[in-house]
Amino acid sequence: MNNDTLQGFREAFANAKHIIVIAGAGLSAASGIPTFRDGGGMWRSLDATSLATPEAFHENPSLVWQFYHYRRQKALQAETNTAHKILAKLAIPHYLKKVAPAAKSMHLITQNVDRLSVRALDDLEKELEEQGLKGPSYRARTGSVVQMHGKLFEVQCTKCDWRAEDFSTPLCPALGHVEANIQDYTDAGSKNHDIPISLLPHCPECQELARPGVVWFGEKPYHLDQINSLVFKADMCLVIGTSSTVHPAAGYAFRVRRRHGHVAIFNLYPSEKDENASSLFRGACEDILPQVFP
Ligand code: BJW
Ligand code: ZN
Repeated sequence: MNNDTLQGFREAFANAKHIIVIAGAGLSAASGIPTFRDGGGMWRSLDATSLATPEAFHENPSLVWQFYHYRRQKALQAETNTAHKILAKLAIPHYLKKVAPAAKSMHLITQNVDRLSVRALDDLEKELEEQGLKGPSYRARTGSVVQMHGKLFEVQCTKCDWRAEDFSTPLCPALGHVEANIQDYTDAGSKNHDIPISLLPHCPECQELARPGVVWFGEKPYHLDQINSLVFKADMCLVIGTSSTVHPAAGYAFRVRRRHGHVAIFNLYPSEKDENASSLFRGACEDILPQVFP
């Protein structure tokens, strides 16, 4: 890592008042969750992004539910990695003040639906509580993880307003039956088990077909008002493990930079919006973040 880059970033971070982190699939890559692009995004020889649309669900709900069943299994088995843990620490005022004494707020805006950032924060809070460290300086700011693309473990009705968090798996017996076929994410030979709609998850209120509680292309991401005001206020923006190809998240760093904020990009490979970076850290975030925030 370039020492000037590191020093420049640390100085800017030390003076930051309102910090935001924009995270993408690369943050969870070390936890074994496949990314969407850069060679990560094939499921049974299908492009994962082609399944993340309302049209794909309408055309083939069985296939899309199998894709999400696989992703739910993966996320349930996954452990949080070093990068999730460091970001969780930065959400605790006691730790944040050590590296950013001027900081007033720190929010993680994640495009990930795997809940690993929430888990890392829950785990850390529990750990601190077990150590008897419960005072205000240790208390995490509530709402500091903003899950803009929804939640993998939420199920919602396609017709009425019903939605519920559900960590059980399989969500219905028919999805359990295809498990043997979905061990290998890239297994091009896997057969598409055509599950009849009647055997897929349904709404307990109105009996219509249910869907995963995530945001597909063309749908409105969650918490946009809150995110817009966080982006407007931010003078420090970390962009971690995202290809910055999907809007609106892809545009946030530019907005911070345009208002003379500092933008630090952490990515294994070049990303679409590297030109927005004030500091550019090339490498795996689970390796780089521990060096930047030892
Ligand atoms: C590592 C690493 C390691 C690997 N360490 N790095 C403006 C312009 C053009 C188009 C649009 C626009 N505004 C809206 C659109 C349309 C569309 C869009 O952006 N299309 C583009 C493709 C052009 N956007 C939308 O439709 C969004 N909706 C919207 O804007 O609505 C507006 C609205 C307002 C009001 C009313 C109504 C509407 C919705 C987007 C939804 C995206 N959904 C998905 C699926 C979510 C559910 C699920 O997970 O299944 O979200 S698609 C997928 O892409 C997923 C991701 O969150 C998202 C972003 O991907 P991400 O995280 O960047 O992953 P990758 O794989 O692309 O990149 C990983 C990166 O990590 C790589 O760079 C690697 O190098 C790196 N990496 N390992 C560090 N260890
Ligand atoms: Zn319903």
